[in-house]
Amino acid sequence: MKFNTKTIHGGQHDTDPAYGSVMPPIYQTSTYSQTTPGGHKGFQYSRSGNPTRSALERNLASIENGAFGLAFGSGLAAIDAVIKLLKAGDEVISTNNLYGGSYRLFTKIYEDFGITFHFVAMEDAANIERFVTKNTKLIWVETPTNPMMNIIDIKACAAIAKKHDVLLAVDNTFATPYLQTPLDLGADIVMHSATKYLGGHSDVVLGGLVVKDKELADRLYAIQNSSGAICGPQDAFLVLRGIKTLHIRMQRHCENGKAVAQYLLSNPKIENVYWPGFKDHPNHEVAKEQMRDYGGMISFTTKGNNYDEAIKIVENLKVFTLAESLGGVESLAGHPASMTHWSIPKEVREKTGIVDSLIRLSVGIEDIEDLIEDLKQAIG
Ligand code: P1T
Repeated sequence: MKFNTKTIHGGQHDTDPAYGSVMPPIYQTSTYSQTTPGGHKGFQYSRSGNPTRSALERNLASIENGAFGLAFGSGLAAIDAVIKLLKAGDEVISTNNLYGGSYRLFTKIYEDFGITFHFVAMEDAANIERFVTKNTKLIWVETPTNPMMNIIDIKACAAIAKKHDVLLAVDNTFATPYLQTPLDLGADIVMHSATKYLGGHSDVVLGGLVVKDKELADRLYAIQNSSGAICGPQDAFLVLRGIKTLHIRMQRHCENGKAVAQYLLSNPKIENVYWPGFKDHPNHEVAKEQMRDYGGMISFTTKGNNYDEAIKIVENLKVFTLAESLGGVESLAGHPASMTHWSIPKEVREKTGIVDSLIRLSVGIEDIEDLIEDLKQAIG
């Protein structure tokens, strides 16, 4: 089955044996009757498993070319489950630019549990090797990174991970499997904030993991069931519905993203535009190799790097909504330094480019003329 067909049909055979409903029913139940202890029809308690959630989990596995999917109550809950594979004394090598909430989870929660995190500029994957020790258990990659749009070579990371026998996890939230499938490039775990492009309509918070390996899936399932950070059936349904149009939405996000990136580049008030589709993006060649297009996420800075000016721009936008999050059909704008990445200390975030004038755009699927007109009037 090819990708567009999988978004609609992947893992969706016979989801309603009772009536044949085309969409899986929302099984809004906590528990399932048993004829005798253990005599059930595959589900016994909805933390352990729920048919609507299972339908989504099979679909996630299908679109990411994996074998097993797991759905959680949020993207961070999914990341949390991955870190729970580790124990005190273990070390993680992570991209140095990543979602502020992931950074906060690593440094504010898991460092207290005795896990060490190294934040490394992985644009040159060879930098990873310098941080590998006998305690390294996981390489954590975001690509494109949030919000600097750095591109990390997944194949190169996978080669290092295999050489040292450590797990490679890729946060595929920005790219989605429409643009890149990390498991095909050698990753062990793919993670999603399905709150974003997979859900696609800014109406649900949900996270996902996909793996190929049965043993790893069993360990993650044990964590999902033991820690209990599952998503509810209604939310699973919404994401499943969203994924059915992922391919056509992503196509338009990419088209609009390209047009907005080119417009920003032409505006004399703009200093830098971060978008992997530009030929002079530092890892454009890697992006070209591992991605099928360049997506609708763009960050930019204004000349003079003035905090107040950046705030004024985001406040002046009318079609773009000033909001956290990304990946919905509507265009959003954010100011990472004061919003999504505020939890990263200023001196740490500035080293990776998250300066005061940085603005992040999630380019939606509206008419491109309206989006560019809006940016023109807000930036001047
Ligand atoms: O918000 P949640 O579903 O828990 O997902 C966390 C997360 C994980 N990974 C990446 C790359 C993300 O962008 C996010 C969430 N990001 C935002 C809310 C944001 O505005 O960047």
